[in-house]
Amino acid sequence: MKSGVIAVIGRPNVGKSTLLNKLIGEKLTIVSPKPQTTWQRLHGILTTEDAQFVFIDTPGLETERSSPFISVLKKITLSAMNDADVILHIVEPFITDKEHTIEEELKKIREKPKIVLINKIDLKKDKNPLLPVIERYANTALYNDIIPASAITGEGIDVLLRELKKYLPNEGMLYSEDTITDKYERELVAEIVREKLFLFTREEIPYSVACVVDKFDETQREKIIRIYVTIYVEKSSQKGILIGSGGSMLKKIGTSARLDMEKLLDTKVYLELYVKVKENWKKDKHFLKEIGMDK
Ligand SMILES: Nc1nc2c(ncn2[C@@H]2O[C@H](COP(=O)(O)OP(=O)(O)OP(=O)(O)O)[C@@H](O)[C@H]2O)c(=O)[nH]1
Ligand SMILES: [Mg+2]
Repeated sequence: MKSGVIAVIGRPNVGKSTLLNKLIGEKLTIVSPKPQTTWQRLHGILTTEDAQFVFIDTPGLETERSSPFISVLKKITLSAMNDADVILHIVEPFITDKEHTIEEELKKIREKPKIVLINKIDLKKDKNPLLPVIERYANTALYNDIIPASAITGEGIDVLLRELKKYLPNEGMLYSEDTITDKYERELVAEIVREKLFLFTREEIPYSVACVVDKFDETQREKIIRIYVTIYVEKSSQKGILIGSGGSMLKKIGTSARLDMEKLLDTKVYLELYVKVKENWKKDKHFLKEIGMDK
């Protein structure tokens, strides 16, 4: 049995989290069409007959903007790259100069195998040939492999696993064979609420919220799990928008989140959401520690 840790990295929105979910076959990590959805590192573990792959989902590496919060996200991604045996760099199937900053970062990590996965090839439909994109990455001489794939259709995933297996350095398993993630259920449900905020709210709102599970009562697990989540916003003006007129927005978020939680937990869920203002929480080191974002 071979095993190893693979850091899934790349610019925001390239499909890192979608790929991780596809690889594991479960919705473990949240996904949205907005950039910078992922704010944490999460391990997704795939155990096959002769290999165990530990994939780490990471926040997108933002190369244009900077802020103290973006630095926190970057630190999380760099720590995952540091802990990994293999780096899997996800890119989109177009030629861009926005990958240079990440490529500079990758040049510094000489000793680790690197694979670039050209994702979203389902978007190409022969209009724009893929060859120049492959050539562009080959010319960097940075990567051991270049793999075109689609995290949505699953095309190329078999090739990815076959190639990755060659680079797994350990003998034996890192997790028991039925483990699929390193996160607790209560951490996963907090993320589900955050995903709904990304899907249903606009502009700066999804970037201003932190979700904390205050109580996860599974004493009657067979029948129902009761979950109480506080959504922290940065300004009081955001609280009203989030609740919506007559509580309509919060209700929409709650219903959609509850349905996903029931799928994940395989039982009925009672969900209560509260909204609280925590001024400038993104700059509050203590609070970031409390919610597990600054270790
Ligand atoms: N057409 C197509 N869309 C994809 C594919 N993979 C991901 N997407 C879409 O791309 C968007 C971003 O996907 P995510 O998985 O959230 O991207 P991410 O890289 O994790 O983004 P951050 O967490 O923000 O860094 C979503 O709308 C996905 O549905 C793919 O293979 N094909
Ligand atoms: Mg993501």
